[in-house]
Amino acid sequence: MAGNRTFTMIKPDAVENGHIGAILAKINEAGFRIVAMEMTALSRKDAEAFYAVHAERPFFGELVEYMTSGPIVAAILEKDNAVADFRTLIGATNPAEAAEGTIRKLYATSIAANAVHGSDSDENAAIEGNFFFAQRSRH
Ligand code: RTP
Ligand code: MG
Repeated sequence: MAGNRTFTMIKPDAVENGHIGAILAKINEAGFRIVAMEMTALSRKDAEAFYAVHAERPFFGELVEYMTSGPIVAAILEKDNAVADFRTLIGATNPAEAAEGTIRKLYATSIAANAVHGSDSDENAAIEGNFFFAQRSRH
């Protein structure tokens, strides 16, 4: 199948608020193929490792608390131009600034609890996908 890959998580607020199905539908309608997917939960160690790049940021503690507050859905998505197109689909980090129709505009509750994650580069997409699906996503 043609295309390249990005990695996403449906974050605890969106899972808690019952938006898994609607978000997956938006992802499919936008032309992404789901390559791997798992509903799971992050341990504190997982969240600190996943967001290590933000360790010095003032919101790091809040981010780790939030990302460990409930189940998440992790997935690898495939499409041409996957990383950039998925960032467009999810919208700005702060849902108040996200464009109409984006996943964060529709489903996020705050800048911290912003419904979904999307990788910010091809390199990070591969690192993040392997973090969750090291064995199973390799066909
Ligand atoms: P993500 O990595 O989750 O796709 O989000 P992003 O690129 O749009 O934003 P990033 O700068 O990478 O920040 C990662 C996550 O940290 C939380 N955050 N909280 N309280 C705050 O000011 C603040 N700023 C960022 C958000 O959950 C953001 O998605
Ligand atoms: Mg980011």
